[in-house]
Amino acid sequence: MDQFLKKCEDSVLAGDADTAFALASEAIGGEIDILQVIESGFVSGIREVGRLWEEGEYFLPELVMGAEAVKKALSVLEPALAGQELSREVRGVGVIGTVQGDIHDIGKTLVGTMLSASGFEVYDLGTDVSPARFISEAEAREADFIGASALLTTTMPGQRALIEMLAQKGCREDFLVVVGGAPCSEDWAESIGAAGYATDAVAAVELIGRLLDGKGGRTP
Ligand code: B12
Repeated sequence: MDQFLKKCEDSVLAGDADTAFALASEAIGGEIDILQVIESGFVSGIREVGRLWEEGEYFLPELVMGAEAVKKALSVLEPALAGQELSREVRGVGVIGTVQGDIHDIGKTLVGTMLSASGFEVYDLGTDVSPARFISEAEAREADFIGASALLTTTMPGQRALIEMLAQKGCREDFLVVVGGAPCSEDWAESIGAAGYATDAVAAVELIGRLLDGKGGRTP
């Protein structure tokens, strides 16, 4: 098992999309927990790629190839995860997207998939989403929550801009805004007045479920 997860991680480190795809296909229908293959195999691999990049050992092509390997693996694993139907009731409606100027979408898509599998109706707006678009889509879908992802310190202010625009439009109370992405934190979420922050896709499901049940979180 550990060896299998290590192979998944290595395929990302090697930027080998074909092997990543083959390993992901092997995991489907096997005994292994799909979420564990995603988190402890492929996601762990891309985080390591990011670390090596930061240390100057990897360059942009390796970063891009690593990301492509993860995306190829997720193209097989995410539909299987979504099909697991961890809940049958509709627990709430939300829109999710990556903020303006930011094209990182692996984590955001994973959160959307886990939420869908867990009984939430989720509309994925993609990447580079402006505050105005988040709001107009949330209004059109009569959403309960808005999930905003940011992976760059330079795009994190887009999460604050979203909350400020909601206030300006007088609809701050209509939607719970939850934020996430590697540079975000509980403190950041609190400082911008977000309803909550979660570190990963499983925590995001727990957070949004809890907030919608009215059992916790900050009041806007
Ligand atoms: C893959 C990657 C890329 C890929 C993205 C491919 C894609 N389609 O997404 C590519 C190669 C395109 C890329 C480009 C760039 N990248 Co980049 N990238 C990464 C890397 C290595 C991994 C990100 C990732 O996918 N992680 C795996 C996922 C599963 O984790 P995650 O995103 O954190 O998501 C989880 C949680 O955060 C949470 N979550 C995420 N979103 C949300 C939302 C909500 C609502 C909630 C509740 C939770 C939640 O749940 C997720 C699932 O567990 C990171 C390093 C890192 N450690 O993050 C750098 C990183 C983010 N990139 C970085 C940089 C600098 C760039 C570039 C500017 C590089 C350049 N010079 O061009 C460009 C930016 C382009 C742009 N305008 O957006 C820096 C950012 C530094 C900073 N301080 O801002 C990082 C941190 C690398 C580093 N160590 O320096 N990148």
